[in-house]
Amino acid sequence: MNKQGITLWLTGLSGAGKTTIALQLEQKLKKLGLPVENLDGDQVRTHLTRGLGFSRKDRFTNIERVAYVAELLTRHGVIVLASLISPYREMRDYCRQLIPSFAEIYVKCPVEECIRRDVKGLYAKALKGEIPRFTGITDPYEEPLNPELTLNTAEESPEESAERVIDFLRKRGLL
Ligand code: GGZ
Repeated sequence: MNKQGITLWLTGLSGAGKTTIALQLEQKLKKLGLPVENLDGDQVRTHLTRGLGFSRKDRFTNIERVAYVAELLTRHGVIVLASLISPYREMRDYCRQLIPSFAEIYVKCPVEECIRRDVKGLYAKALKGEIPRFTGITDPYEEPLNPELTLNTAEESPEESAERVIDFLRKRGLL
């Protein structure tokens, strides 16, 4: 039984591996019998934050709403996996000060590698100018300066990355 909740805030470019790692983590934590909730940018944008776009203002609103839910869940002992690009330091710092137990996890992948992967074909479209304000192409991504953990997904598998997060939770005394 975990003693307290935590929000693991996975930040990084589209296609860096946030969703895949969060799904692996979710499975591992559930196997350990721990309460876990997955808040994925792509998913929350079809429910909680439907209708929001990708301007700086809308991205802030998106993050604010997810942070609100993450705070509630964290306070009730849940391990929250929040996977959102969250490209601005200011928004991530906002989450850090709001959520009582918080870790910023940088899912790091060079944009060239994200372009090469391009699972959803979004980078190809963005490079052709068909998606305005696409993070990493025509919109900024501010790298974390002091993340609790950095996962280099061009060099390690999602399984290895997920295990590193599990290690981190162990060291924090949460598992
Ligand atoms: C970035 C975009 C954009 C633009 C659509 N810029 O990898 P995905 O496809 O499945 O997930 C991305 C998702 C980004 O939503 P977030 O809520 O994580 O973003 S933020 O934290 O900045 O609010 C991507 C897709 O939406 N997508 N247009 N212009 N990603």
